[in-house]
Amino acid sequence: MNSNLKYPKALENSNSLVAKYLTKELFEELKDRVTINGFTLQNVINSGVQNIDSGIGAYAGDKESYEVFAPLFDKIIEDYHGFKKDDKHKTNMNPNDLNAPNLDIDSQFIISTRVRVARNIKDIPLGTAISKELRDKIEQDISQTLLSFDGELQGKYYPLNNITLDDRESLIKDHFLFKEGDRFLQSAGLNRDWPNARGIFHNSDKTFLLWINEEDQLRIISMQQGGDIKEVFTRLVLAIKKLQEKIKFEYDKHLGYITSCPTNLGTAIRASVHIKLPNLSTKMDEFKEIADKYSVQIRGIHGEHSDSEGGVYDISNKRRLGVSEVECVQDMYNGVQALIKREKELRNKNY
Ligand code: ADP
Ligand code: CIR
Repeated sequence: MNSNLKYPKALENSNSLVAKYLTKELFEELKDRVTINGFTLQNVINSGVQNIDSGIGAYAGDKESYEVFAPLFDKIIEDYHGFKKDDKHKTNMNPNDLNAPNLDIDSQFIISTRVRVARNIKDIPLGTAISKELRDKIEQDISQTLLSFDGELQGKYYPLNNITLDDRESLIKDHFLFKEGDRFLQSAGLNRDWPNARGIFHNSDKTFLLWINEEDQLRIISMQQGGDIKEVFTRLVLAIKKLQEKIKFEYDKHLGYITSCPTNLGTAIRASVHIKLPNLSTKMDEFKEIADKYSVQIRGIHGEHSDSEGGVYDISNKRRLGVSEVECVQDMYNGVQALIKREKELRNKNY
């Protein structure tokens, strides 16, 4: 086995959750463990070791990783989601339980709204550990299933290796497609055989989209211009239900939907707005304080690990596990409401 494996020195210079919780003692305890699909501790932490600026730094290879490496994952999960070992996960996908009247009818602040969930297929290794054959099969099966979608969800599948470079770039720039060559995903094994078996399905308005075989096997996305969060969530729920009629997703009573990154466990939902906050963004300490208070995360406008442009930010729910889908979207809504209120106060002061 790996008994000669040494504690990675790189972690001593990192502030990731892996660096925080993988003590030398825990490393010794876990270093020879391996899952049924051959996923090792080295595989779990490689992204955090190679990218010392990681926030988390760990990925799972399969559902079993969360059991085999539980002494590490449980701590990361508790830190990120505030979810303890004996807590119960819950679900509620009823859009009528959302209390979310449009916060910005005259479009002064919110540019666009997006809600996505991650899903992986039951009893198949996650993208980090999957074989080329199984990855290809997922692409075939899912794109076939999507052919039967009608009405607002009707669309076309575009395999990545069949889209011109120019089209790929403009889809990425316009926030519809995943970016390429992410180094965090690269060292987690998620970019193997790129771009084969990766692709995007979307309807003609690009309000319903589905990514195949990126960080998770499926990313189901609903998005549109403006701030009608309930409309976006309603469309997403419709799409999830349609897919669930045909596909079984990997799910655990305790951890909810199983995803390759522990931050996405549970509902696997990220509800976000792109929002202009030019005044608040000159006061980053206060901005972050409000975000923490309301459990929302601040990202740049080209996704995770990107920067803001022109005072526009991506604000999304942080917690996804131990809270229902409706509560996650409500977290984002409440946070955005507080940010808009403060932005208005600062704007009035500056006039
Ligand atoms: P994910 O949301 O799937 O975890 P990213 O943070 O990388 O991953 O975001 C994926 C893409 O979605 C990026 O191009 C990002 O700009 C875009 N995006 C996220 N939220 C919104 C939004 N509210 N409006 C428009 N685009 C968005
Ligand atoms: C990190 O640790 O910073 C990256 N591995 C990303 C972590 C969370 N984001 C994600 O899963 N998209």
